Amino acid sequence: ISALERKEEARHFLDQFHDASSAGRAGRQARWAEVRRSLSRRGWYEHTPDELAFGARLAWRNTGRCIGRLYWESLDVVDCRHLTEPSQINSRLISHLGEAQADGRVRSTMSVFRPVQGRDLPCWIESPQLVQYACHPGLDGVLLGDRQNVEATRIAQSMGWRPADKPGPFDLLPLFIRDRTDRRHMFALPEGAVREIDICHPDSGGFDALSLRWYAVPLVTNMILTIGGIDYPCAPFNGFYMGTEIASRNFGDAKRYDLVPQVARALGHDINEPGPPLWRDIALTELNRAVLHSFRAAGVTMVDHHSASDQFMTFHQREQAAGRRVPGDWRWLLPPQAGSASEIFHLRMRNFHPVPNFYRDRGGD
Ligand code: HEM
Ligand code: NRG
Repeated sequence: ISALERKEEARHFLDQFHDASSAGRAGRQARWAEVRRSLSRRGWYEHTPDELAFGARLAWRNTGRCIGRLYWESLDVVDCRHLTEPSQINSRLISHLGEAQADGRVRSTMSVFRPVQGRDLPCWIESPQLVQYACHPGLDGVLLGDRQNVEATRIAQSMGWRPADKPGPFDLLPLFIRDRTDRRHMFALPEGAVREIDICHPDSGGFDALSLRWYAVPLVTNMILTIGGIDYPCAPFNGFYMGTEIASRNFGDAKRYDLVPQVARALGHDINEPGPPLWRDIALTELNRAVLHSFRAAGVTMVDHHSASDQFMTFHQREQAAGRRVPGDWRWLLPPQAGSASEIFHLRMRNFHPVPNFYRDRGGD
């Protein structure tokens, strides 16, 4: 963005910050004078810890694709701007994950590292999430794992990574961090750092024989946070899972684990039977039952898609009552399960991009 746009975003953000706080007019004017001076001298300015926390919460509130926004005010923001080296970022991420998954009651948290300062680009995380499963051929040559990560697995292998044991479908990939010269650093997750949950079905032993598992907490690492004209390319965050993300998409998608036919067979359906293939719907529903059941049994926070839709509707009403329009991306907000049974299906919405917000720099939308 241009210097002028940056200045306007800064001004707009400081207005929002001061409107939301009890500080008087004098503080607002002094702060704006300071920020304006820093912008014209250096092209950037430094957020106070309170501005940073407020900006991160607004970015979440403004995310058109997130169904979990009801809790935007409760985001914990950890100021990590003093940590600048890949190894420091990696250690902090391991602690972040540990804190987020600690007792199973998952807290939404963001760790914010150095922003872009003029021409000085900070480190950034190349991996889309801290925890990801590899995809590689097993001993019999058949591909095992999350097909989304074929490329990342190849890169890891070319840098010397090997699974601890023989290749399996749930091998944890290492993390990739790029330094200021864009050099790639690789960090394996320490033994025991990741909490994982065995996915079992409440009443089908055949399902359990599939030996599925998933990690407890999604920690998103590749989105750029933008606040008041300042970009934070390294601002990893976590919330908790909605069941469908794992059950319908990660397990169900043909380009991921592609488990729908296997699950249907494990549940005793004849998938070659003539007639409409509704075994697909049944298998997807049963996958969702198993994932929700297993997280609940493990005491790890997870929301089902019906409750999440209701919570989103509450958020929507509250925002409108506060006089704000709610940006919404229908294709992302609508859960992949139960379509028109969710109120979101029937909701009129517009997808616009207020700032603060998150965006992705490379590849795609
Ligand atoms: C997207 C749920 C917390 C920011 C999503 C998606 C879901 C979701 C289901 C769509 C993901 C997909 O289809 O792959 C939730 C739930 C949360 C939560 C249940 C529980 C608290 C958060 C937090 C933040 C956040 C704490 C940031 C502070 C986002 C963003 C996206 C997103 C930026 C879009 C991701 C993309 O474009 O790939 N969320 N979320 N969410 N969420 Fe949330
Ligand atoms: N669908 C992805 C995770 C994307 C973000 N989802 C959240 N975010 N729930 C997956 O791993 O399945 N969050 O911050 O809680």
